[in-house]
Amino acid sequence: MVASLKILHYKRLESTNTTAYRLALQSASEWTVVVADFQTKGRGRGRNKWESPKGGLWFSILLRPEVPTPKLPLLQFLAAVATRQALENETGLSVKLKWPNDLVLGHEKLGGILIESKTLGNTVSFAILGIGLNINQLKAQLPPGAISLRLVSGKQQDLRLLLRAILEQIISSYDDFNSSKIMEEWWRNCVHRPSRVQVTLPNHTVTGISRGVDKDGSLVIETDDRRIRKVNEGSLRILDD
Ligand code: BT5
Repeated sequence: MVASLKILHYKRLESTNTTAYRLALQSASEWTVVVADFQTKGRGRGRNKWESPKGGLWFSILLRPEVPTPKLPLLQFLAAVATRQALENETGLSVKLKWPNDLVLGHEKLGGILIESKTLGNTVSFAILGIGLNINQLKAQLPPGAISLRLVSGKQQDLRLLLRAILEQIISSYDDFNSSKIMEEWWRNCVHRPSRVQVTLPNHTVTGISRGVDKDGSLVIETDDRRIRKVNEGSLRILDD
């Protein structure tokens, strides 16, 4: 597939996802990419805020994937695998993945992925793939538990080069949307493979050993009573190394 990228660069936006969503409703073409130097209302999952000062890479890609709605969660894993690979190729650093949507360096959060979509029954009208990565921020500009590429590499990184490399990797992985290869690759690079974890869901927690990711993106956990549980949402904490 030959994707024609259209990169729209803004100095400041509330959220690149919001702008990309609006453009999608106005029939913007697939592979329109919205980038901002900083965001004033960056979002994470649910009500989570996303700190997005200048120095990070904050962007959203408009996609119109031809997959049935239940397959859409795979996009997040595809994007995580591709972004991880591009960052490792460009910097030589060992970037890992944490369920469900984190990129980590060591055990600290380097970035996250937020997908928002418009669907009609089984059909995906569009998906906004939002990616946020801490690149050149110094410690004082990062929330607790976060890390930037610069802090680990000691070097200022070229944001445009990194963005290009990530977009190219996502484009070349995009044809694999349906493939179980994505989940295998994701799990191979998972930081809790396998580890003792605790997943907090809206009304309860599940504790056990993370054993893998299912093809629908659920995390497979072996609980202390040796039962296999699958969770498809929640926040994960690693309990040991
Ligand atoms: C995410 O949410 O990890 C998805 C973040 C997606 C951000 C991108 S930037 C471009 C696009 N436009 C947007 O508005 N969003 C997307 P979640 O798993 O819910 O994690 C959010 C939590 O991470 C927060 O509650 C904080 O604890 C923490 N956090 C906030 N800002 C952070 C940062 N810059 N680096 C690391 N952790 C952060």
